[in-house]
Parts: sequence; structure tokens; C-alpha cells
Amino acid sequence: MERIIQTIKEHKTFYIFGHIDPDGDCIGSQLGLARFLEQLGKKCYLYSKGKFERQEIKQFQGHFADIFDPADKDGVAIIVDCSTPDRTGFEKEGIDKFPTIVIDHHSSGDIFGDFRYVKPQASACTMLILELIEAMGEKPSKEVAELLMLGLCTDTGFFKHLTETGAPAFEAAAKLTGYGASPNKIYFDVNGNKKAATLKLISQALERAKFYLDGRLVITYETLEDYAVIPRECRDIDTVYLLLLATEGVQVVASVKEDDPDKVTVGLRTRCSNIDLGAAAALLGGGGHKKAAGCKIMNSNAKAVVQLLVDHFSKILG
Ligand SMILES: [Mn+2]
Repeated sequence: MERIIQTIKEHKTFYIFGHIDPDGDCIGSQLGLARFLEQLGKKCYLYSKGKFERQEIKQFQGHFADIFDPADKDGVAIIVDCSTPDRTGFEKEGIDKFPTIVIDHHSSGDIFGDFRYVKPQASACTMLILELIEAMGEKPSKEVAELLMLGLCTDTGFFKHLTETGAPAFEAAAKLTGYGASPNKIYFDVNGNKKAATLKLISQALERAKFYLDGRLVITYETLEDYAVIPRECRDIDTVYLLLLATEGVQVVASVKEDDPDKVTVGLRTRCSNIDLGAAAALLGGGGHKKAAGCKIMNSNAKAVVQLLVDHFSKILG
């Protein structure tokens, strides 16, 4: 942390990257860090390959560029909420040109970056940004507190993913609320204003949910044809996860989504502490956290991926 603070103090310009398919924690970390550094008189540029489909981040798209040209640039690259250059969606060679700071809470990923602050036990990356701010002897503005709270709320499922080890997350939440963030406002920014068509996609996903391995694994899917009828931005898979995870006997929930004709995205969730979905996803070329992970399968379709998951988890769940 001291070396990161030193590097920040020594430089004026920062290029801040997150991961592809950003979520509230990624965008909250990137934008929160940028706004904080700007308070210190620094110049920040934000990069993201999107997509900005999630309700929680849609409003922030305008702050991000999707092209990064390292030529004639001077400064520091900061990667948040992911640890490897490939997860950013940008060229490693471009980012490598600069001194690189990594601030992350994911456990998977190769060692990359000159200065790394990686704490897998942190519930959200924005908690680490808050730690950085406090370690510098500063305080977040109301705007920064709201952005950091957004990440904390979304990555913890509004605190319901937390267990008895969750005290630091509540401590961070108390601080951010003290700095002016309203949990109620953030809740409705994230969960309010849903389109009526969203209900259709939710009901369809529930309708298609099939139970495998004595009901311990449940898989639902969405196809490209679905999105031809109902736009992708109406997707609300988190509500689907919540309902399926609440079902008796279910240990693992998988959502399978045809992203484009040659790519299928898999999301995995569990409530069981003895299951490591990050490891399970890594075996399929993906990664993530113990309780929430995912992967992408190329040149396949939803039906084939469902079968692949049934086979995969029959080995893992025994
Ligand atoms: Mn995160």
C-alpha cells in the first residue's frame, strides 16, 4: 500500500481500467478512484470495453472510453476489480508500457502489475479503494462515497452474501454512509425502474429452470432468439439466482446465456461454503469467487453447455 501511495504521489496522470462486462463494483471502483484522485488535482482517464447493460451501471457509460492508445502517453495504469490484463479487454502491451498498480479482491489470476494490493477476503473492490483513501489520510467526498457504496452493495447483494466474516464490509458501509452515501437511494438506483419486459425474461428463466443431480444443481438458459424478442437490457438474472438459490435442496445455480453466435456465457452461484465455484469455473477456463463465478464457452450453444455443466458438476458435487 505504501508503494502504491508513493506512486500516486509521484505522478499526475492515471489510466484506470476495470474488467469487461463491468458490474457495480468495477464501475464504482474505477469512477470512485478517479473522482478521488481528481480531488487531489490528478488527471484521470477511464477505460472500459463495456457492455453497460446492467441497470446499476448504465448511467455511467459516458465517463468511459473503449479505445486506449498508449502512444505519446505518460502516467500510471491502474487496474481495479481484476488482476490480469486480459480481463480488462485491452492489449497487455499497451498497459505494460506504464508503471502498473493492481487493486483487486479476486483470488484467480496470474501475477501482473508492479504494485499489487490484492485482498481476496475483501467483499468488494471499493472497500480497498476506501482503504487507499484512508491510508492517504484523506476522506471520500459524498460523490465518491456513493460510488464506493454502489460497489459494496452490489458485490455483497446488499449485504445478504455476507457471513460471520462480514464485519469489515459493515464497517466500510457505516463509514460510507457517514460520508453521505444513502443505501436506500442506491438500492432503488440498482433495483428500481425495471421494464415490464424484465418480468417476462424472469418468468421464462424460471420456467426453463431444470433440476439435475437430485435437485442439487439447477440450470436455466437464455438463447439468442430470446433477445430478438426481448432486449438484453431487460435481463435481470440476479433475481432469478435469488429465487433458485432459495429453493430447497439446491446447491449450485447455473445460468447459461448465448451471448453471440459463437459464445456462451455461464454464471454460477452457490450458498454452500464447502463448494468453490471459482475453482469449478477455472476448470472450464473461467474464474471468480467461491460463491459466484463464471466462464465463457466458445463455439457452442446453450443446449450443449447445459449438458457440459451437468457432467462437470456431477464430478464436483459427487
Ligand atoms: Mn468486485
